[in-house]
Amino acid sequence: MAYTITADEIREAFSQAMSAMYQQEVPQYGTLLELVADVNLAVLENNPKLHEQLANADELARLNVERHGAIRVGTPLELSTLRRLFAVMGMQPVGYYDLSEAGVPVHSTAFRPVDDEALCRNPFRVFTSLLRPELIESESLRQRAKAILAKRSIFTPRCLELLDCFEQQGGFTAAQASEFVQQALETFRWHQHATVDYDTYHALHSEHRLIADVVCFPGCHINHLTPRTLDIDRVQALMPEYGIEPKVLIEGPPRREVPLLLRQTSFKALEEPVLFAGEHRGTHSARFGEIEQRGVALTPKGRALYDRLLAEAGTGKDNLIHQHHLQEKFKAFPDSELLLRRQGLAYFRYRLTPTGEGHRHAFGPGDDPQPLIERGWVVAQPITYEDFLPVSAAGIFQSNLGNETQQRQHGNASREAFEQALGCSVLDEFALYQAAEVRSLRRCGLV
Ligand code: OOG
Ligand code: NI
Repeated sequence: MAYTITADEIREAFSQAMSAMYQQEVPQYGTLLELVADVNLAVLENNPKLHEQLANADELARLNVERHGAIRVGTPLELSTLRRLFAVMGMQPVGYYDLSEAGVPVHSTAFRPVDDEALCRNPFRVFTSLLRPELIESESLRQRAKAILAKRSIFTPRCLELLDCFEQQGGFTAAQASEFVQQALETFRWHQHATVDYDTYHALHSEHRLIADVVCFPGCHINHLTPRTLDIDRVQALMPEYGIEPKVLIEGPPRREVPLLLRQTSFKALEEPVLFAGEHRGTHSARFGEIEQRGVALTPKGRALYDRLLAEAGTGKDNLIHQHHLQEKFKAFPDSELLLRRQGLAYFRYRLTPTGEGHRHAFGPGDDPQPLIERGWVVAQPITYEDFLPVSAAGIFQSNLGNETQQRQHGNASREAFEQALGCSVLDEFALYQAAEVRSLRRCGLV
């Protein structure tokens, strides 16, 4: 038997299947895709230099397929099984995000591909949050939530069989891969039937809307899928024309010459009909839409500056005023590729130009790439940020939880507990970007 199907192929098929399913479940997502595609096309037409840059950095092809999704799970077993499921698709847990600081009783990681080629092919990511039942204040409610969660299995029996089979065989045949994609999709489907009666739902909901969302349904429904835009301000401005009401503030850094990290905005959760046990009809809102614009990955030094300026800027009630205020604050953050590189604020991928190839003998390991860049022998391209931002994520969570800022004690931030539940450590995103930069320098003969 030949296990010839690659993780990249499975991830690609899965992300397409997920997108098709979500388009059926949440029609506004389809509208959003059209809006983002239109804006991206216009940006590329009006900006041939950006078009060329993206094409050279192999970013253009992935732009139209690039999505991230988000899910929330209730138990360590669910989380560790997701780790196995995403591993089949070449997705590893990267980063740890403690959302309890923002009053959301979860902590999270992002499953995503990590190597250059896989990212280039399809960087599908899933922001995955684990409920922290210890943050449920009422002891009896906490026990109730745990008991409900202990009874469910969010994976189909066949999905679990296929996971075992994959791990034993070390791969899938084409038929197994396509069956796996269909089976895995079931975990992320929306279910109209809640697993609990209305009173239980209501009690959990009163503790925190998110707790009800995690505990009361048979699966971990995908709660949004996010396309990547090249101009988030434009999409935000156009959303109302397309019948979509965006959240007030765009999260993340301000608009820049060299886009930094990640900017995000979302639109409100849907009220969806739910059938509770005992046939009681009600509604639940969990699913929403989101868009993002990605920029360069920052080094720890750059990230520290970003975090400081963002904290100093605070938040606002009006997007235009807030963006203007951010612009002012971020004047302290260099805004050219040269300065970002020279000051060690951001990561870059280096490539030899054909002329550079012809002069390989003229430079060697340890040489400064800058003069070679000036001579046209080397080009440096910003490395795209592939991860998430905890402050932004908190803003997105909150806007979709009805803006109720539930500040609460956050107990001990517990990366260790998260990793134990996950069954492995999360990868360090800075180390991954650093390694990508070093690999590119090595290919140029500069390391
Ligand atoms: C995840 C919210 C965070 C992002 O892109 O930062 C997020 C959730 O609501 O489950 O989606
Ligand atoms: Ni998101």
